[in-house]
Amino acid sequence: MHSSRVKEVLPPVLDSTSEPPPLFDGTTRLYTNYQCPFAQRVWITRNYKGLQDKIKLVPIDLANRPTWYKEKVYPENKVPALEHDNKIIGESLDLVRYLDAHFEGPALLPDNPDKREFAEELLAYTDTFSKTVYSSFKGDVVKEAGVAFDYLESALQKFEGLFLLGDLSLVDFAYIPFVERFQLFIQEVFNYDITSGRPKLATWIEELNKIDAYTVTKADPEYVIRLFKQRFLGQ
Ligand SMILES: N[C@@H](CCC(=O)N[C@@H](CS)C(=O)NCC(=O)O)C(=O)O
Repeated sequence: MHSSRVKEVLPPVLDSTSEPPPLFDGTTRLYTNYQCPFAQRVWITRNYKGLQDKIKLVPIDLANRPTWYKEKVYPENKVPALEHDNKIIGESLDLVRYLDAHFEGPALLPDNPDKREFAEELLAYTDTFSKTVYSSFKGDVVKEAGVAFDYLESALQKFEGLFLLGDLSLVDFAYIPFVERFQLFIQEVFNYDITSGRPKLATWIEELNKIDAYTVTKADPEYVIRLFKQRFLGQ
């Protein structure tokens, strides 16, 4: 059911004029934003595990945030955050693991200790990965961002299979929202295809694009390009 389910009607975005949901009433809620790559990690995980009916999406307008969000939900005032069992938990990588450990649906980490160890290494590299790519926009993109994409290309060679740990796992969900945005922006602005000379990366992206749990979460490409141009090129 999880990946072939009929497309979900997404709830409307809440802004500063919106009332809060009835907090801590036993409903599990994922406070999110449809354009945020961190929140997207958790959204994909929720979909893939088939938790659409168990975890309600509560999208927040980050540019016009409701004051109750910081005051009553998540003092960090960021997304994603999960309301579960009368508590609020934040941080996207902690949340993907939390969903995997506390909810039903397909397991998203393998038992194999070598793969587990590699999962930790890959998850620890996510911030460096995105920072390396972001900072390359001001320098030599092909060379500098290339280091980060080469890391993924060689990671994809480590185990048999098409994904970062061989089989699909939460590690793929941790990276794809960022790779999705970088691929679009780098192609558009620098006319560089990040998959050229990286066949494993090309196949990995293709395979993820066959998974509904992911494709329904993809950001609008025009929005991504516009946002990145504004943020990184001052255009
Ligand atoms: N380390 C956090 C980062 C989350 C994050 O920065 N989210 C952004 C949206 S993409 C946010 O809420 N920004 C609002 C703010 O920083 O005030 C995570 O992995 O969950």
